[in-house]
Amino acid sequence: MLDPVVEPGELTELDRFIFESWGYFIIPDVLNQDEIRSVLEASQRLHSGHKGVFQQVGNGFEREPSIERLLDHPAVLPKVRGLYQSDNVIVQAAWCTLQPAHGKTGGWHQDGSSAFDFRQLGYPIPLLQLRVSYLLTDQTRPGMGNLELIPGSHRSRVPLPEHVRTEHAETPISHIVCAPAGSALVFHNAVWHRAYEHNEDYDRYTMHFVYSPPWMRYADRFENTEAFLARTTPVRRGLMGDLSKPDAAYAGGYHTPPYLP
Ligand SMILES: O=C(O)CCC(=O)C(=O)O
Repeated sequence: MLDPVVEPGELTELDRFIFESWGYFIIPDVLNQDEIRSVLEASQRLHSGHKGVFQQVGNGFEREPSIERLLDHPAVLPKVRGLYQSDNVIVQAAWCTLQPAHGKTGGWHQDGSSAFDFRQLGYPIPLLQLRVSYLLTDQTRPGMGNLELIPGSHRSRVPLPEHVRTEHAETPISHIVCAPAGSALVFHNAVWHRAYEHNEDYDRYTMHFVYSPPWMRYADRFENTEAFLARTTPVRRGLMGDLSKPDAAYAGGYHTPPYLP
């Protein structure tokens, strides 16, 4: 299978074309071995006491500095700003997911909101939840809890057929992303995807960050805690969407987070 692999850092014209065409790309070697280990250990702490089922824990960046550092990772944040063509983005959610040892393939879905289907917004489904997924365990072969995506499906005018979804069926055009730990997968909310089976004896962890326009509501927290805002960096405070607003809502203008050049 072809792999839509791009270099870290600034979004190039080719990166944009790849993303527009496939709905996702992969950035290898974003995290070094020390970073992988510390984020993996942090993830294990977040999930301590788990019961051997698939689960996700939000908001771990407030408790775990190694996860907090990923909020504005320099290999990835320029891609996020470039894909949105805006500096006014927030972290809508940060989900640390665990797929248990010998976990089964998950259900096909598009990301969005169960409260309001993004499909109702029009065609093509807009980019509202740009997901950056850091692989924390090896996924170089199928059957390692990989993400499986259907390239280009963010532009499909029709949903994935009901029977494919209910039967958890394969499709001939789906792509099981194979990449080592430390890689980042960046994908559009409208790409049909699922967690592929995990046949190994250990739990699989992936750290997902969802970047959104600033008017989206948080999905992994009700609000940012004051203590976190007080101690984190200005850029990360901006990415929390907690900006001093000069007037009601956005009427007084939006304060762009102080991004580094
Ligand atoms: O397996 C995962 O980590 C991600 C699952 C998924 O597809 C999602 O959270 O939208």
